[in-house]
Amino acid sequence: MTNRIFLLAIGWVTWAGIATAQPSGGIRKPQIADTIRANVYADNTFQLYLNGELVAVDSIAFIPHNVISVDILPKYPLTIAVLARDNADPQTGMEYANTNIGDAGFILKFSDGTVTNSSWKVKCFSHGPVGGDTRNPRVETTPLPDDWFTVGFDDSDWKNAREYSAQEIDPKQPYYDADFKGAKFIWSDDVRLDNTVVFRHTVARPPDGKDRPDFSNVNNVVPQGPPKGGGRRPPGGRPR
Ligand SMILES: [Ca+2]
Ligand SMILES: [Ca+2]
Repeated sequence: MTNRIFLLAIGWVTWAGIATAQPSGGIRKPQIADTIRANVYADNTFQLYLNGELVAVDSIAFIPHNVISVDILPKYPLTIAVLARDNADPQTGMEYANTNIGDAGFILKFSDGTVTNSSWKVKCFSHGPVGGDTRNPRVETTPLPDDWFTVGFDDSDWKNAREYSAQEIDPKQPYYDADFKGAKFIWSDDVRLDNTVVFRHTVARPPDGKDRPDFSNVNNVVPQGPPKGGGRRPPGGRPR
């Protein structure tokens, strides 16, 4: 009897080991319903990275001001990194043939409840014209670190972003046509002279509390469900 229980136990442990070693069956294929919607508005342009991967670029670098709206497949913790630029000549910090100091602004909302606000980190990498001097315009620029968009980048000594009202930023109509409820416009402390900034923010868990599967490994396993083409192999042929 003792031996039988022992053998049963060995058998179960072996089966469990094989079962967990199988790469298949552990994950289903993600559906479009698993994605969330990202709405982003930048004065004037942006690049959005999630967990170190570029997922969206503003399709209009200058004007008209537009909203970029894309589906994203989130994995939490979700590290967001944004390169945001005001329209500014890199030599003068001004626009419209160096006749004007333009102002900036950035706002983002994901449908999981992620929003921009002063909890986001910010750092300025190009500032000008220094002192607002348009007669002898000078720009102070710091090179972007190679890894500014990565998950592991250390932003602990960066300042918190400053929130701005919609009145201060004066967004154009596309902002009002999209869902930014609960999100705040952000920038660094100087919305006129800080022309290139990076924002970083990590979302530890979905703000809406909804459990979402982690699909980041989906290309390394055989997903659940029937194989493509019903798994039938034509005689002498390759699987379709
Ligand atoms: Ca500016
Ligand atoms: Ca601008």
